[in-house]
Amino acid sequence: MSPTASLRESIIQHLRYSFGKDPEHAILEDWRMALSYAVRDRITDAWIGATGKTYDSGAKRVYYLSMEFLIGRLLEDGIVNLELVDEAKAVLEEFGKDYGTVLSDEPDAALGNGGLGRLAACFLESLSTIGCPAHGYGIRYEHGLFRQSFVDGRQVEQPEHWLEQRHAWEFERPEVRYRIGFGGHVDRRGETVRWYPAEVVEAEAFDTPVIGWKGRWANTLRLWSGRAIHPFDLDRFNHGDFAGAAQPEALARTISRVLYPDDTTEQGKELRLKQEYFLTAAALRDILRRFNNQFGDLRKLPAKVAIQLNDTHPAIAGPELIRVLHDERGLSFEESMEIARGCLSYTNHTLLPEALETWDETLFGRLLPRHIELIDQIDSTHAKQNPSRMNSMRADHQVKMGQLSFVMAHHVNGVSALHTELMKTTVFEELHTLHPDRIVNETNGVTPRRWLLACNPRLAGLITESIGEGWVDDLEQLKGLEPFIEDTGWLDRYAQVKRDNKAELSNWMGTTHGLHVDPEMLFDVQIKRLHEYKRQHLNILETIAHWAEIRDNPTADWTPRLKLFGGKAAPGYFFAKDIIRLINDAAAVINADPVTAPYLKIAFLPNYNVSLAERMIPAADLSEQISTAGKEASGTGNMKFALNGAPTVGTLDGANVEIREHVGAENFFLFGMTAEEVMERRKVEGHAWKAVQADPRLKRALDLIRDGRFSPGEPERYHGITANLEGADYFLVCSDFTDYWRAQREVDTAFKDTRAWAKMAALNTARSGWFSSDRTIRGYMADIWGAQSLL
Ligand code: F58
Repeated sequence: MSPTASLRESIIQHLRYSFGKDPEHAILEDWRMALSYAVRDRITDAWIGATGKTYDSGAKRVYYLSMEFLIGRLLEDGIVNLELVDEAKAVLEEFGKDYGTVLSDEPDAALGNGGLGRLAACFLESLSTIGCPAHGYGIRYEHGLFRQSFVDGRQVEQPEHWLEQRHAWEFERPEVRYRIGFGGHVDRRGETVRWYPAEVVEAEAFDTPVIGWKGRWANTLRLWSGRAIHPFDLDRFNHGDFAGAAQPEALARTISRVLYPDDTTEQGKELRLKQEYFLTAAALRDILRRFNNQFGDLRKLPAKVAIQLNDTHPAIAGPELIRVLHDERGLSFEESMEIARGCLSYTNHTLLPEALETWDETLFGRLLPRHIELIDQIDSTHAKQNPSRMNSMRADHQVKMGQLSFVMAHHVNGVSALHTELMKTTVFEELHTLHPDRIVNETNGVTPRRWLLACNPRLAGLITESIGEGWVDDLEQLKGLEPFIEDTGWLDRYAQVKRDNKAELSNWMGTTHGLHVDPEMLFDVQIKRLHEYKRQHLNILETIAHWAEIRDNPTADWTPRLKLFGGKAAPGYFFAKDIIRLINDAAAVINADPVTAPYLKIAFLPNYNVSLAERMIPAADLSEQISTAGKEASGTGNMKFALNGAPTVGTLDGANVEIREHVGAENFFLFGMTAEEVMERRKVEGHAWKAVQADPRLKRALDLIRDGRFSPGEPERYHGITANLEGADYFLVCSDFTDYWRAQREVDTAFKDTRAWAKMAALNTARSGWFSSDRTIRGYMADIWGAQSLL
């Protein structure tokens, strides 16, 4: 049977026997589910094969513990990795269904906030592509990241219900359940220590297979869901307390109810700590059960198990593993600590002080009374081994999860070269002096299957036609495009791909949001979480200054630009929400100005998520990566843009530094202070005010905002922003403005030379091969995990 015929048969079978429909009566969701099941069957075969091979080989396994997996939609990923795109299109077409419409029916699983969660999802896909035996462990949040809409320009949050629609990818594992305790007391009998929790919930496993390129391998994403041990209290029911009877279930479920929507600030909430322990304890129990079945001897644990902590959120893994080995399995404390450290490694994703996780010791001790004792014992053991050290994990009545993670990990990694160096000289300076070999760098990457092959089929097609398909799992092969770039015929085709992608996005914005834009404009895109350090306000200030300048001289030869924004602000981050509102208010005024209309438009697309990123990135001309140097650990959006042929306007921050090195300084619009200059500039008294006085354009933009040009009738609306910028301006928006303006005018000039621009864009694609998450994962395997591919 041909692949198309076989796929058709599977789809029809599933329509009939899984959903009880025939093609005539199937609704869109039935088609989406039947296609998903047909694809899932093929994935499952690879999955069971890979599981068997892993078991038989006795190989070391990798466990990626993360509070977030921002996986997005999975159907297209499965189809693309199994190379079934043409077949799926053909079958759907036969039945009069549109492929894109069917794919878009899938809910977007937003089990993450931003970069950290998306990185975890890219890593899972690369682990499968490489054939490294691995599990991701996370939480099956009932509600992922909130949905964002705008009302009068303001962000409004609504709950997200991805599980309300039918979801094709998970397998419930009712046989895999663990009891997870909280609170209670610690009992000592001689040498024996036992923790008796007061509250117990059950963690139940739900498995999603993660398929790699060409379906050669599949690993498991195992997400834990909270449930009550005794879901229903019959006694209370019989006494007429109907609501109370269901309470145990409701309480237990709370633990996996919702993803915390803060992308940078740690709030120290009790439920968050419970979630962290819930994930970690369930994962460790599962890992040890699997290890016991296969190997038994706990001393071999580090040889067979590598556990990666995605930031400090699962840092309780150190004390929990010691607790199990020491209290429950009877190994000595010292040996337990050594074994635990032999298994654990930790990735740091931020240097922002407000994001470094700490817990109040009273709360911590109440919820995890045995763990706080063990943390003190870890701390004093570490102190004895390193008498000169000062950096305790217990100070100011806090438990410092960064220090704990560092001490309990055999390797600690940063996520870009600059970030890793800054880790050594800032947050972990003392610990780094004690353990100079522990910190390593693993620059982030992105999976080229989703972020080029699937999201940009036109460009992927041109690349494959030019250099073959080897690039898909060996991205450095993109270098082979360089000779083609010299050929103007080829370059014109490259430019045509971008034009077609822009036209497609324009049409979509028109039909979905009523936004009509000319695809000939320069599409200038900033999409990421809203944060002062990411400086969306620098972008809108420059836009406003530009608008004023066009109005001064409307007949000059301006380069038409569309400023596109997307991103969510944490619900409690009021400054960030004000920035969103300012952008929307400025858009309303500027878009309505007939004088500047041909040259400048602004659009803030609501509810930015993985699927929207997949639409926007292939259509971008320019990538905005403008964070204050030293603040963005890496960035991964920056890599996706470069790969898809959008040159960067950016600072020397995070992985921008490495992107510029790879694509060439002449293909990158650099501006702004370096991380060192930033630290010096902060010491200059009145730095912001001085910058404003020195640049009349900046002054005019601030005046327009302050005088209510974009908030008619309410001039004070943005006084919080203007006062901050002219005052403390911690993120140095004003001090970087003038150079940003200069870089943007260079962009304007460069964009006019269509061929030269296309060349720059194509060189960005050709030289981005290093930013594949396959390369990153190979780095972790070699430098940190000691894991092998089984392919
Ligand atoms: C991000 N961190 C970094 N944290 O900001 C970004 O530079 C980096 O590229 C990315 O990690 C991957 O390494 C990030 O996304 C969070 O969202 C956390 C969520 C939970 C609370 C603390 C922040």
